[in-house]
Amino acid sequence: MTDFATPPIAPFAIQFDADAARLTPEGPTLVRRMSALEGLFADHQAWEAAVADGDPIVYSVQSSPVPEVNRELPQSITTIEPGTTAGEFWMTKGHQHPDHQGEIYLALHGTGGLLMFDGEETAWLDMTPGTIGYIPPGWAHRSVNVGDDPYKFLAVYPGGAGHDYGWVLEHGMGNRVYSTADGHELRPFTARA
Ligand code: S6P
Ligand code: ZN
Repeated sequence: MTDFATPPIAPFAIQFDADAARLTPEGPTLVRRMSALEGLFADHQAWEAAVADGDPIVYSVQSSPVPEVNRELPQSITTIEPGTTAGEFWMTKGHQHPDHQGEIYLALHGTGGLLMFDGEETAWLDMTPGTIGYIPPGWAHRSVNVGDDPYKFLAVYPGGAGHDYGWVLEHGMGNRVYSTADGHELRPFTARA
């Protein structure tokens, strides 16, 4: 067997239940409430009001037990609740992988979108069940729930890629995603007010 500096984990099977949007065996689950999204919505006062009004869960991320270390390939299922803050659809914080590596998302339930930004250009993919969204190396990524139901997707990503959230706070994501009478609309990024 190859001599790795850090020995990989042993082979094992993961049950993927698409209907229940669950991975078994389960690894850690991360819950992000509104208070964790400070500085991300354009309307700071509306964000503060939502935090004061029960600090709702915006999204949760359930992982398999594959560790986030170099060469391993962890998976997770993210569930974004439906909602808006001053018209801006609920979303993940968004991050850049410090070690620029690609990632794939498979949409499972609901209606979402994958917003990507490479520092100059923005890309948007409509995500409905069955869509695989490909995130190339070097593109920061954020998921947005643009529907009325929870939006759920599976992510598979290189365990050593890391997560840089500060990059998104500093650079934004190029666009913001707003609710409109007939769906959603991307508008140019504005710093928060
Ligand atoms: C990891 C992958 C996802 C996100 C998750 C939450 O590389 O992109 O598992 O971590 O969707 O988003 P965020 O921006 O809070 O990490
Ligand atoms: Zn990622």
